[in-house]
Amino acid sequence: MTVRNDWTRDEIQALYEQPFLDLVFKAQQTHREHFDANTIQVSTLLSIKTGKCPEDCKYCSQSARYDSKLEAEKRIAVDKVIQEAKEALESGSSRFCMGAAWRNPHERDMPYVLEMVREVKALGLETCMTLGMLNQSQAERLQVAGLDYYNHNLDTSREYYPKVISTRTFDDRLDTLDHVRNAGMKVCSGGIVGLGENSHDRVGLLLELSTLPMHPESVPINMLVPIEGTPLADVEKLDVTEWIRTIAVARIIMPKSYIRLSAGRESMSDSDQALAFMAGANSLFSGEKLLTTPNAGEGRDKQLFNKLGLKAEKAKPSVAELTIDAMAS
Ligand code: SAM
Ligand code: DTB
Ligand code: SF4
Repeated sequence: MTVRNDWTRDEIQALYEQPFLDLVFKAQQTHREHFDANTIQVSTLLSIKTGKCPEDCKYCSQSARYDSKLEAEKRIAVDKVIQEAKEALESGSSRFCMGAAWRNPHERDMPYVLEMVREVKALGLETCMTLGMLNQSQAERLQVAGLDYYNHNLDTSREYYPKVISTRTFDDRLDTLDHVRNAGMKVCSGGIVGLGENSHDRVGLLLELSTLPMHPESVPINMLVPIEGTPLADVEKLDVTEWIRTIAVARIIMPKSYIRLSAGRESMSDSDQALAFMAGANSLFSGEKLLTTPNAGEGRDKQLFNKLGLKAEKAKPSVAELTIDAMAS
């Protein structure tokens, strides 16, 4: 099957609404056409600047607008980031993702993040950052420094979006994704389910992602982690099968993308996660913490991988590294 960017709402809705087992079966078939079914790409996350964010995302522990009891932290030292990246590499991660609670990086932050990218890349890890909105020049400088991926989520449907965030628009997000693409970096973009949206909105999110000029190489599907003090703290919990349906449809309509189990795994059973892998998910965040909230933890993930016979994907060498290897041999 060729990769399509012309999906219609009706087609996606029909996929989403089919009987659960038919959907998961089709997703697993698609998955096996493009990927090794038992290999999972593993990333580690680190918050390099925590809290006091000027944005008003209603789900987020880091927004300065809500009293989430989170302790804010200034930018952490590059040495400390490198230490954490080394530990991530040793524990089997292939990618290191650095996140900052910014609306966008200021010019004064650029030397700091560029140095970090160069040093993490030099360890042999794939690099990823999520720093808020980027302009074209910032995207280009990050790419030159060695940034492989940029994470910037659409979060939800265009229609539901204004109920969740008012300080930046849906189109602002699309602009940042454009800048990342034009700079030649890989795109990591997905969303959150469980914000109080309905299935029409989940279909809307999937429609937006699958009709981008190029599909994101990585599509995180977060399940809301409710944070006390935020406006979405008490939203009704979404049934896990809706999260799995979202994953399965993402797998079918973006067949070559990595579909990432993201926030929310900590509270899920091993069998929920196994079902998500069956539905075509093939990457996750490992480690005790996401950015500010607890994650499943390395020990629990090792057990899960052993139980299911899964293996972690090795970091792929960059073109530059392959060229150096070829010259040396
Ligand atoms: N500040 C940057 C930005 O918003 O682009 C980067 C960090 S932000 C925490 C990255 C993504 O994490 C958000 O777009 C959202 O999808 C997800 N996220 C944040 N808080 C979450 C929560 N409580 N539950 C689930 N996902 C969450
Ligand atoms: C993404 O989609 N999920 C990750 C990553 N991209 C940066 C972040 C999840 C954050 C969950 C809430 C927290 O730990 O603060
Ligand atoms: Fe800030 Fe990102 Fe949290 Fe929104 S999701 S409040 S931009 S840290």
